[in-house]
Amino acid sequence: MEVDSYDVLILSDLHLGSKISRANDALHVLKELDYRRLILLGDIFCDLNFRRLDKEHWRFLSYIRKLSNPKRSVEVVWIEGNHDFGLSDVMSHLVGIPVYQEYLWESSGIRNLAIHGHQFDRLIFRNNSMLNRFISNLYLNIQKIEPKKVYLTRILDRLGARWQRLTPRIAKRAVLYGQAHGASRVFCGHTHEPTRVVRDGSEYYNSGSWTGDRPTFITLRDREVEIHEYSERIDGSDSGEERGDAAAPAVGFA
Ligand SMILES: [Mn+2]
Repeated sequence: MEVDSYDVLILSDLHLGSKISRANDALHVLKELDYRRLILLGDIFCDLNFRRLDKEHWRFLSYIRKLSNPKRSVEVVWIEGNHDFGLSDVMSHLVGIPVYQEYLWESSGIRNLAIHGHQFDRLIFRNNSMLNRFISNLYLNIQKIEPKKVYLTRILDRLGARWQRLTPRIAKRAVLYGQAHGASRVFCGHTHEPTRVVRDGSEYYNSGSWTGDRPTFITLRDREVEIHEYSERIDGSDSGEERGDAAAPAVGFA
């Protein structure tokens, strides 16, 4: 079967350790697509309490370890987020992968910067406290409760709206920060809002999350950047049967 081949695959905000983490689906993407560099753009873990990881979560991690084997010719770039703050110390021992705060690279004459993005979220950046972590974990956990009660729906709406409201501000700060580093394209996670913003001749992309109904990821090929929405094959089979569209990878997108 023909599979699209990409230069870079970016995903973020998987929140391993949280019950709503879609680790299996993310693993599906990693296995089905062909890419030379994988950027894990922060908040891959919900926190650093590894006892919360279940079988699925460990399966995802062991695949990352497999990918980063020098024989596989995939470069794995791990970037720390605010939830997995402190990851660098742990991860280099556990999985044998270096962890970065930010990552710069050049592709087709364009300088790119990948950074989780909490650095541009003033509330979290100023005060990376237990309370902050508690609130964002509460937000994640509240999503798995059927919001039957009106007040619960309101809390959810308000928290979701916070991210939407923050998007233009975070995009602006990210673009400025990229420009200061000579990068005209900046990739962030953190807000869980898949986004593309063009501003002052620069581009801001957000890779979304893997905790909700619409998991998303980003691919780069030559000069082309795409935000994909994950969906399993409609027929539910992985038989590799070719569909009409020869370019369609096994992992669908909108
Ligand atoms: Mn974050």
